[in-house]
Amino acid sequence: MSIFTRGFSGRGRDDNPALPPGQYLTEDFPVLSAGPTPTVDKADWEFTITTETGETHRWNWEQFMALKIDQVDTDIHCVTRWSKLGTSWRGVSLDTLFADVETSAGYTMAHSYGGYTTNVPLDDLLDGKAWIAFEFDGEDLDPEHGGPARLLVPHLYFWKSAKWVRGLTMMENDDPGFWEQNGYHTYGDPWQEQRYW
Ligand SMILES: Nc1nc2c(c(=O)[nH]1)N[C@H]1C(S)=C(S)[C@@H](COP(=O)(O)O)O[C@H]1N2
Ligand SMILES: [Mo]
Repeated sequence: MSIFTRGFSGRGRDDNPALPPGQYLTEDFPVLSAGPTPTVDKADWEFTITTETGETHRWNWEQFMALKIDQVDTDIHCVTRWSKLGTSWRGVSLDTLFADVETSAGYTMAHSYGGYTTNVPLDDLLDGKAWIAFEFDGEDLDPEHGGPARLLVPHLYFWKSAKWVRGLTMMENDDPGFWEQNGYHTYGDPWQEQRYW
């Protein structure tokens, strides 16, 4: 006599192919900030890209809004294990921002108003993989979620998506940012579970 237990192959509630290993689904939008929310007025906002030679490319809000704007529908994955599927954003692609930037450095440090930093390889920002996002779900991005604008790099854990981003600095070496110096993985691929080192 044999007993077949179908339960072993049953798909659990969070056994969703869109969920990276060890993640669960959330419907709300948790706020995770290492410090207070900085107040950044659009009138004072600027975004810069500084190359390894010290050349700086600059956009104020008006110049930034005149660039090509993308609609981005994507899943996001936080290292604290929540994932949110099908989020909807509007933002400017890093391809657009890097169009006139000459660099031979392979890495970037994202800097935020308030002092947060995170390191991202340049290849992970280009070819339609990253944006400076200023709208979420059809509304201006809430200050607590990084408004007026945040980096959005959805294929990496969400700590790489620097809120209140103010610029990128090109680096020859993959120097660690804030969380990366404090135990988080230098790259952070959710599909490889690159959470901590
Ligand atoms: N400037 C800044 N950006 C940040 C953080 C932060 O503390 N400061 N936290 C990171 C982490 S750990 C996560 S999970 C996401 C959280 O974004 P949310 O608060 O919009 O959910 O922002 C990332 N970007
Ligand atoms: Mo996070």
